[in-house]
Amino acid sequence: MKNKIDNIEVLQGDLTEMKLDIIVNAANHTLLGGGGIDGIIHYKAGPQLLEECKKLNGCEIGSAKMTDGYNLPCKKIIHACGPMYYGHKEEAPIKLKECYKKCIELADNYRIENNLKSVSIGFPCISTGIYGYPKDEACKIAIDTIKECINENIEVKFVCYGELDYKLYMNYLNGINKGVFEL
Ligand code: AR6
Repeated sequence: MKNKIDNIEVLQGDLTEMKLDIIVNAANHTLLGGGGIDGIIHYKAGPQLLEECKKLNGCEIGSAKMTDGYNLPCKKIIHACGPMYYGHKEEAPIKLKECYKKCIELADNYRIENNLKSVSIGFPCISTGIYGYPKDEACKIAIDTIKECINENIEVKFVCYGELDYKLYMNYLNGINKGVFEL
């Protein structure tokens, strides 16, 4: 099985340690920090990140906003506000898709504005932790959406924290459509 197909790669590890141009944060609509990866990103980036986030006036669900990376190894952070799953099941897939699309749009704009040949962007499995989105459904939306909107100048890394996520993403990238319970 390949862990990289075209410009999409699946990795296992800690996204906050990765030296990528951009990492994506699984944030909330306030953009003022929280638990999960959001908490780790704010802790490691340092207090200047919160100061910048305070000026952004929050973010709509299904959208995203960019800040500097401060003390993190990445250059920029895209704070994506994914949907909560429970109570919003009908609109959750649409919002999750919009989130991934917006991140690619922001990454590509960053590349163009800075005259870069290419840009690397790392994603966590947005909404699948505290926000309760079923992992396999979120995986399909994530990979399908990225395939739809990626271009040859963007390198996407899905950085899975846990082994289950890693297996799911690897399988789905390789065309094997298994659910969590079949792994
Ligand atoms: N590297 C890569 N992935 C990680 C890391 C890491 N260091 N740490 C956690 N994950 P979550 P959500 C994975 O809960 O579900 C916050 O309070 C984790 O295994 O961080 O979108 C926000 O402020 C999971 O697969 O985000 C919001 O209020 C994924 O990151 C809310 O949680 C997302 O889990 C957002 O919830």
